[in-house]
Amino acid sequence: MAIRMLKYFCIVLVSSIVAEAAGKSVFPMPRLESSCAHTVVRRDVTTLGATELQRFIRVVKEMHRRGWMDGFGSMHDHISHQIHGNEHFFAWHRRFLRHFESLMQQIDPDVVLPYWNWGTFWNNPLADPVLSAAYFGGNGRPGDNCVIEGAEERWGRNYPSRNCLTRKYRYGTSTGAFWPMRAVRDVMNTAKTHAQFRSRIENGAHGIVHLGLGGDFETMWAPVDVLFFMHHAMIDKVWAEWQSRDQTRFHKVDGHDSASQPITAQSIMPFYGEDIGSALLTNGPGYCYVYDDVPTPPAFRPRREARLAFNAIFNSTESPPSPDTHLSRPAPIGGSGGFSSPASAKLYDKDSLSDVDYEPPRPMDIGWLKSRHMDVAEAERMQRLVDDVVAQMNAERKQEHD
Ligand SMILES: [Cu+2]
Repeated sequence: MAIRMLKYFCIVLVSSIVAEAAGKSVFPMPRLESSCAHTVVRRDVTTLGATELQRFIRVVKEMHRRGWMDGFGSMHDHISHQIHGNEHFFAWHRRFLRHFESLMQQIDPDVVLPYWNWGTFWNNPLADPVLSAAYFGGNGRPGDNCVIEGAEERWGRNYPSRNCLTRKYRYGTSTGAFWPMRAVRDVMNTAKTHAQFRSRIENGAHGIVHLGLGGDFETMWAPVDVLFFMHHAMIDKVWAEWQSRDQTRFHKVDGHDSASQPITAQSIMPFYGEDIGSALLTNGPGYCYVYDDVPTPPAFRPRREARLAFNAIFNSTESPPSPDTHLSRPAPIGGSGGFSSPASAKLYDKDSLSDVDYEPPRPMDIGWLKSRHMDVAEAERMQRLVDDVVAQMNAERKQEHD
């Protein structure tokens, strides 16, 4: 009874906050389905075929037109301290992404949220096709920082104030480096508890991307930018992969909430009024997705029909759009590696022509960490970890050269 009332209260509160933000249309908060009609695969956005990508872009443009992006930005901002810097972080963002995806599916039922794998171009994000005009655009333009290229070209926002959608790279024309996947895997290998894993990911690989892109992306209303959902889908995938290494992680959580109360699978997620336990399986009731390269959780395996759909998506032979629009972008200035644009991610990873060292991401600013309810000491530990991993990568590269 108490939970039901809480849920009702949350929905009313969200609707009014969001109505105020959007000015006009109502922001839908659909309930989760109680089962999965079928299970879909969330994929790396750069592996979508040209038609799939265009469908995804068409849908997010319509969501923007309806004022829903403002709704997501407002909602996230209003409860930011409850969902960051504590163990609500992973589950709440998983639920938030599913909310976003379910609204996408109200417009086009076959569209699935893709993820942005920033690990591919971690040391040279300027060469990342996802940040090019062919996908979601890069830096805002000089002066007003408005995003004027890509899927969100010339978007406006109404939350927290009327403005264009902005990005403002941390070093002017460069974002600085992100985390290499090897450092992320290091965290996956060593974190034993949910609280450890959450703190290390949130204060490391997750934060640097928000700070690097800057503008709206480094604020608590970052969900006005679709790239937020693709970045957090990557974070969600990292969590799912860590979960898949120990079955108990599919039904148990630990740690604390923002009021220092213990977190369990029975703890209620802010705004949604559902327990964290319901968000622990990506392919559980209401969620109904898996990631393309993460082992499928054991429970709720797709039934036969679903598996057919799953295979159909996996075996899609459509080729990705030509990424040529990013090749003419300026070379990075001021120390994020200085490599020329690689032809593909794989080539880049094994780049044997360049003898320039990889540069690790730079430390995050303390003021910014605090404004995001993040943990300065943990961020410093993660900085040492990523520094060590990158140093080791450079040492191995040197050995290969000799
Ligand atoms: Cu967030």
